[in-house]
Amino acid sequence: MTSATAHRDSGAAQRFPVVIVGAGPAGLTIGNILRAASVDCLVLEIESREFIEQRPRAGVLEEWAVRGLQQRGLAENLLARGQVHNECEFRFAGQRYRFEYAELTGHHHFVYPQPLLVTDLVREYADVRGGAIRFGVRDVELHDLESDRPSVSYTDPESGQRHIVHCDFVAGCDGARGVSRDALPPGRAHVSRYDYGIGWLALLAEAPPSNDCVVFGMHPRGFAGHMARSPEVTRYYLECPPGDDPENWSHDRVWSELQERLGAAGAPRLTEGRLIEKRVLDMHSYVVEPMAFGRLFLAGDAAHLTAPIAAKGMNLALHDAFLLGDAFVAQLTRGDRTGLYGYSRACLGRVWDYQEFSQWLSEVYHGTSSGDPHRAGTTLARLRRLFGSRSAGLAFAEQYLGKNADY
Ligand code: RFL
Repeated sequence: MTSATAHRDSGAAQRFPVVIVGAGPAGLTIGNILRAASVDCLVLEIESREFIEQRPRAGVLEEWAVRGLQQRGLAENLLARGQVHNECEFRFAGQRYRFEYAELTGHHHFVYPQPLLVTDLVREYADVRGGAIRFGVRDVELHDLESDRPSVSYTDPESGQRHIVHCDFVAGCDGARGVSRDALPPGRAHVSRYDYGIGWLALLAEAPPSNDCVVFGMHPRGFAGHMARSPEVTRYYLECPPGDDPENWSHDRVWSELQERLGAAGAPRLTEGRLIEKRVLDMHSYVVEPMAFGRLFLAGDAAHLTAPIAAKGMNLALHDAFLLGDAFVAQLTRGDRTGLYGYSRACLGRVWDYQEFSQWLSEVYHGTSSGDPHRAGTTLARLRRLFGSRSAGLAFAEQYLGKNADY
């Protein structure tokens, strides 16, 4: 964080009640909530609109998150085009086990690719609700966050001019690699980290889904996952060493590993297709506590990263965004500070719960391939318990759906 005075050199100074750094699901949702209440805000995004509308990532949305979007008028396309998922399938020891979580709980998941959600959110924010947004900005810096006159500066990509925006609040929604988190002075926030020591090769295949639900394959050669994204595209994951080079994974090697690790009695062969994304993710997580400092409030991956093991990251980003958007509106329209005071605490209950569930699930996914017969044995015991005990199944389903408690 630097002082604003040094940057007030070129470009007209502007003022918005809220500056939102980052146009991902978190930032765009907050922007939409603010605009619905006629609160002005500015979104600053380093990438182009075309880029963020195509960036492939998440797909699994929890029901409460979809209802939250719906209540805010942001789920029309999602509800019309998203798929409803009621079950998932575990494959281990050569067998298939269906897990019918909707039947157990009455709740389900939605599958709607993140780029489609971002496209909907940016269209609603910029084109319908008239929100201000600058794409392609560079060198975003946050200033004077502990004062009552914070500001954000950035370089305009076309003119090369430096601009300064004065505001009341900054929402740091710039994801895992943004600048907002670094604006927290050391000693004022604690970042705790967890490294799973595992890599996943994340793949998108131009191939229709090969099963009617998500499949988790626990195999001595490593975990494999299958997740529908659309009728034409399927996401797959393959456990691999952390830091592995995607180039080590040829088309043939990918498909033969997927066929083997997801193979089970009675399961049809996977439909193969061109691989349109192939990247290695090192599984790690972090949590920033508290998620606020002075006039800066972090939301989404900027505040907490959840390895995609349990498909929770975008859901958490939306949870933060609902709370922060509503809290900004309460403060700026009614002078009610309660939401902002309690924001970090209100988010972190769910964040830690999801972190714990991801660790638990990671052991289920990776124990069989750990090379440790003791871990492999306890993994199988966990899996059998899921199918042998209704209460164990219910507990799992509630966490898988993000429904297990009042956070
Ligand atoms: P995002 O989506 O990263 O958006 C941040 C935005 O900020 C911009 N930015 C900046 N802007 C201005 N100045 C800067 N200095 C900036 N630096 C960065 C970026 O360009 C970007 O547009 O964060 P947000 O909004 O917090 O949303 C988080 C989610 O995107 C993330 O948690 C999920 O994608 C995680 N995730 C999944 N989550 C789910 O809930 N369900 C899933 O099924 C799921 N699958 C996944 C996933 C993440 C994956 N990867 C790539 C890690 C699958 C994968 C493969």
